[in-house]
Amino acid sequence: MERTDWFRAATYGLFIHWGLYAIPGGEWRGEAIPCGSEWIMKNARIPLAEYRRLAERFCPAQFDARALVRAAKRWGMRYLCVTAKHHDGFAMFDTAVSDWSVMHTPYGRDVVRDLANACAEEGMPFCVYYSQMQDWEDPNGHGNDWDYDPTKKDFRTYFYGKVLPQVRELLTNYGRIAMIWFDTPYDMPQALCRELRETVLACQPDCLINGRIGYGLGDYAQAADNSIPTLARQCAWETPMTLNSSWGYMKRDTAYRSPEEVIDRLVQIAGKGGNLLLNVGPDADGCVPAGETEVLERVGEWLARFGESVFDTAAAPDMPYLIRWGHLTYCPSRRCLYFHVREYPTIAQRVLLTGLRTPVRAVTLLSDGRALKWSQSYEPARNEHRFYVFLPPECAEEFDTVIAVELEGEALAQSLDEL
Ligand code: JFZ
Repeated sequence: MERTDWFRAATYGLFIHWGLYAIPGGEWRGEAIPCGSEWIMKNARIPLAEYRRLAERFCPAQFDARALVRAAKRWGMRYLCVTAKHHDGFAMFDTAVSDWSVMHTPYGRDVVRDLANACAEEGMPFCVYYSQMQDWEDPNGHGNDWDYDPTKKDFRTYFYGKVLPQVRELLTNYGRIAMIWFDTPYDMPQALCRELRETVLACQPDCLINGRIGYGLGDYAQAADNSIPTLARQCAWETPMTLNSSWGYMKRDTAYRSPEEVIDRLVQIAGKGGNLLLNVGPDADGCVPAGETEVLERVGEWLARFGESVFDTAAAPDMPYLIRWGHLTYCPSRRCLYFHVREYPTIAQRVLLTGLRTPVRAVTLLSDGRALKWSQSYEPARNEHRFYVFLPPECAEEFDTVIAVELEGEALAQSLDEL
């Protein structure tokens, strides 16, 4: 048993960026502020006294933690991570350390508690995001150089006075925290990052820590936002991804990724052995924008049919040649390679995989289990393994036609060096 076992098996999670920044939704004094809406305070250099007044307006009457967790399950997600404190320093939970929290708003409810309880009831691993270095409200936190003089800051005062106590609160008052997601460690001293890790583990030894704690101290690797590594990785890793251009709710940005694109990314990430943490940004009323839920519902419907090819998979072997028609995922325990055919071969009516060494046992269409014709050959003079699957035109699916290729043994690919 590894600490990361549940995480690796989970593959797909819901990220929730929610805080006061949902109120302006990316606009300040009638002006569109570029980049993520959760950065509005810094990007528009809003004086703290002015930003603070957003707390007087935080009253998300539509927020329903239970409904959101149930939706996440329907969408096929297997863990959930909410911004307990983002860079603006505002706690979405009840904290004794500071008045800068959701408890001091007209809403006055502990959002983290409601989500933690809903997750416990629904059997969903619950995780919290915590901005450990940046805090634009705290006089000693990193990042606010328009209200505070950076040369007068003492990071340790903030770290010991706010970060460690709040992390302890999160890890003691909300039941099991499956993972804590730190972010933007910048040049935080390594000794403090270690102390942060020790503090987390002293409270909950099973709590995972993401890669952005810094200095390789996390339990799993963090890919750059919205990115997919070139090659498969054997370690546990995760890509955080947005549906539009912003993490927090942004009024003007309704250019969401299509269900097809999300499925494509999820499949590629799963095939490289990673997890996708896909973000939503609820609005000031507490509603996930309809444009986001529509995409997630479609992805959930797809996963209900084809989830076998995504969940409980591990990194597929890196093939010697780029696959032109789509992507591979791989389940080692079932010894099954899944072909995700994105460009359906309407004229050729077959797809080719070059470089697979393992003998094939059977090939079926995942949608209805029907057996498909296939052929496997080896050409000694060219040292070339070829494997074809024949695809009748009527088998094409809307986003991705999934074919289960059952192997006689572990999936092994030829390396480029032997070719
Ligand atoms: C950070 C935050 O600043 C942002 O608001 C959001 O919470 C996001 C999930 O994380 O932004 C980053 C951090 C790292 C990279 C990009 C954006 N990166 O490594 O590419």
